[in-house]
Amino acid sequence: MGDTEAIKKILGTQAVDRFVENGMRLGLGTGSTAIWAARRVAARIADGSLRGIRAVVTSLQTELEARALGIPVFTLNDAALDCTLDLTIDGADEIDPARNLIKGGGGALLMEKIIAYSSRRLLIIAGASKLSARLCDSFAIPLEVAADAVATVSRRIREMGGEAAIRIAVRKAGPVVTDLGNLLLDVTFRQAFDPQRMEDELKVIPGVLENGLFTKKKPELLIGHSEDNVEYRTA
Ligand code: A5P
Repeated sequence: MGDTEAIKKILGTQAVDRFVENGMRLGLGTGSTAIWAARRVAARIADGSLRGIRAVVTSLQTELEARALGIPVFTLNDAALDCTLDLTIDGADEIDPARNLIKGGGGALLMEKIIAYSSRRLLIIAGASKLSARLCDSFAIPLEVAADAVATVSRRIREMGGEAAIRIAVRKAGPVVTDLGNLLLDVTFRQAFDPQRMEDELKVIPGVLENGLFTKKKPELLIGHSEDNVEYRTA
C-alpha cells in the first residue's frame, strides 16, 4: 500500500523538529517525502524558530522549492561549508534490514549520493511500505548513465545476470533526462547479491556516473507506520 501524504508530511515535520538545529549545514533530499522536510525548514526559518541554516539541495525539484520558500541555498563548492554537511534528510525507495538503501526513484541519485556521503549524519524518512527483506525485491536499482554508454552498460548488466531498462519519461517523448543531463537505466537482478559489493561493481562500469545503492553510509531511519506511529531506528 502506498504511504499517504499525511504520513509523508508528519515524517518531514518530525525530521526537522527533532533533528535540525540552528546553524546546521543541511542536505535537503528529493521526492514526495523529503520535500516536506524542506517545507518545514522554510516554515521554521520564516517564524524565526530556526536560524543560520545553510542548505544544499539534491535536485532541481528541491532547489526550486527551497529558493521559492526563502531557504538559503549553497553548494558543496562553497568554501564556507568545508565540503561537509552536518545532516542530510532524504527519502528512499527500498530499505533492507541492514539499512542498505535503493534510492533514485526520482532520478536524483547522483547528487543524492554526493550529498549523503558528504554528511556526518544521514536521516532517511520513509513510509513503512519502503521496508523490504531484500533489496531489488520491489524496486529496481537506478543507474545514471552517459547517453552514449547506454548500450555498453546494458550489455555489462546482462553479463552480470541482470536486466536493464531505459527509464521513459511521462508527458515527454523519449527517455528521462536527469538534472545533470544524463539517462537512467533501471536494473534488476533476480539472483541474491551482496549490496555493498554490488554498489562497488556497478560503480566501476565505464559510463555509469552513479548507482542507486547506498550501502556505505548507514542511515538513521524515521519510519512512518501510520500517522501516530513513527519509529526512529538506528540499528
Ligand atoms: C529521489 O531520486 C529518490 O531517491 C527519492 O528519495 C525516493 O525516490 C523517495 O521518494 P518518495 O519519498 O517520493 O517515495
